[in-house]
Amino acid sequence: MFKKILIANRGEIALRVIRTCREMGIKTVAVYSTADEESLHVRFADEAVCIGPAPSSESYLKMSNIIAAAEITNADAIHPGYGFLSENAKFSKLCEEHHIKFIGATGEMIDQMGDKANAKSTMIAAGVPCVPGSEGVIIDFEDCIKVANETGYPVMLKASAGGGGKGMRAVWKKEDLKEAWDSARQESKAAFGNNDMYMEKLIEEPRHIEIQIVGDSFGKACHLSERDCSVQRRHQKLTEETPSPFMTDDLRKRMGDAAVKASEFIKYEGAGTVEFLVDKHRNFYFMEMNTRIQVEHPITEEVVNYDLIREQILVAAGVPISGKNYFPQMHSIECRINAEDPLNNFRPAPGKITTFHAPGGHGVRIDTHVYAGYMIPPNYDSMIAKLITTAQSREEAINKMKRALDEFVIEGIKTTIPFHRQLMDHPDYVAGNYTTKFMEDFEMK
Ligand code: MV4
Repeated sequence: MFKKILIANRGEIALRVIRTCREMGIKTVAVYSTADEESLHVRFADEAVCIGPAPSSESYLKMSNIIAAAEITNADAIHPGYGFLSENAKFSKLCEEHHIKFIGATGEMIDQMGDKANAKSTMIAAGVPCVPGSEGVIIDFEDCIKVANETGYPVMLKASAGGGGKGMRAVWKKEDLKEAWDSARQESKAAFGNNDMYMEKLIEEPRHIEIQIVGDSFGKACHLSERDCSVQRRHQKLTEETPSPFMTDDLRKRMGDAAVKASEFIKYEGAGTVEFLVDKHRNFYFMEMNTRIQVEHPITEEVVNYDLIREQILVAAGVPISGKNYFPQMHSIECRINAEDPLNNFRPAPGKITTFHAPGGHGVRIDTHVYAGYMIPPNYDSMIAKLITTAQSREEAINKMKRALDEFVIEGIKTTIPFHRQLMDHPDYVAGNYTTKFMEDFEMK
């Protein structure tokens, strides 16, 4: 087992990893930028190393500084958390070259899944359902017209290097194809330095339902059921829940089996997420695979009673998984509390937190790195806490969430608490009747 893990991240996820390491008797090293000197991850780790100034590009993304920090502290593994270097193939390879275990996917795996057209071809080969469309990358506009006609409008043009909706265009009729092709390629080139495109049939009003998986170094994988992440705004998730209100036992079994098949086909090692689009007839299609721990992992932990960070560490150390799948025994909801003003287009609202009173009590979990007096730096993402409630039923989990949101007091900055409180009373949300289009019609009162 590892003796010392360096956490190449900040905020709540750095704390989250430190907590599990403590429980496992593993020493921890925090790295931090000068903007995070006062952060809790720095205080709670056994050691801390400053790796640069506030901009991420000069600190949390600075590979050479992080490797140097691991070497001077004698860390034998690096946990990358989510974001930053967690899905950076070059960094994963660099760790390997320095004989430091990267607690995440190999560089090859990250490359393979990061190229979306390639990931899709791989999934087709594995026998995982995919949206009908182009076979791999579209070579030119002529090919694009041909594939669109064969697929049938409406279609979705997607950037192979994409993710998060960048370089993606829905096209409803052939007259609009040229403009979409040009602008999507331009956007993708600017964002990723690559303009490879592929095409799919447009799935209208889909749900985003993802399956948590864990694979071990013996080629065996298991799933831990789903998370419904359909409540998103501009490809940012706002709240997630498990089980999905749209799920049936049969669909869960089929999606779970597909996700396990996907992971075992690529010999995936570690914790991962297979994202699916689910249409109104409960057909599901592979969308993307994330090769990292995700923000919303705690709701899965709560309903299947399983520490995903612990499992990541065990699997990385070569311990085999039990092999059985996990099914939800409870209902859990996460609300992402962001330093944003929901009444002003969710505009980021960094600043100093003057009052911080977190809710508590039965079935309430809060993962956060902030406290009264904490200054939220403007350099990083705006999530300041995850509020998670867990109960026997969805109705009880919603009631608990309302109670917890009412108890939560954050002063000095604007937060998304009022948004979540309103959401918990929205008739369509309460009915479980929502798709990825939900936020387009949502209005704050
Ligand atoms: C789609 C789709 C409809 N049809 N693909 C958005 C992010 C990217 N990773 C894939 N996305 C979508 N792909 C087909 N064929 C609709 C979306 C989509 C979406 C997916 C999940 C969560 C939120 C979304 C919001 C808008 C569009």
